[in-house]
Amino acid sequence: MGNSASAQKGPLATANAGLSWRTQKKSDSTPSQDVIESTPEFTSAEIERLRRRFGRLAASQGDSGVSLQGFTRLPEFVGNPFAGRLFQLYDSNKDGFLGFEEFKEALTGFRRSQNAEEKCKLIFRVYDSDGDGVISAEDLFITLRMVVGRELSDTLLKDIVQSVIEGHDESGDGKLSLDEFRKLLSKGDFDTQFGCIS
Ligand SMILES: [Ca+2]
Ligand SMILES: [Ca+2]
Repeated sequence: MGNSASAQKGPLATANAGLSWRTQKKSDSTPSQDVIESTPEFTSAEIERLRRRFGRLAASQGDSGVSLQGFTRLPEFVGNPFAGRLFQLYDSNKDGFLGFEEFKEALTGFRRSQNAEEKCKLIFRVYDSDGDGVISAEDLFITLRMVVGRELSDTLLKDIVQSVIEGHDESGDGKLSLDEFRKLLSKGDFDTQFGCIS
């Protein structure tokens, strides 16, 4: 923590890494037959494969569906600091498991996120912790905390959050709208790894 410049840059760089799933996974995992490749939609053969995969995962979890634990072990999400948050987003009926449709949606959303605008919207939802459609300082704090763990003090993290919001809040309401967030993603530390602007 001696170098405040790198400490300032650190969390955003880490946040970026958390969302650069596909590019990141390529280097540190061998391709598995099970990993869905990045085409826009599922073919019927893929749906079948997905169904079998779901069956295996759900069976190992007592048939209720895919648990958070099972989900965070999927090759697509392993090591992603936002895996838990993504699970939350896709567990639509909030029963603590992903049923098949929820599971399919999660993997479809993941694929769609290869598209810059879809990815931007997904990242926005991840950051919008309370789901009210705007990113407040509290949302940003909660989400960045997931990424950096206990590495940074509350004070430092709050400073970072404040400077991010102040730098991009054009409407002056102290929060980031999707449009403002999109601009944030398009420049500075957030940009390249997020891949929001191609
Ligand atoms: Ca569910
Ligand atoms: Ca919010």
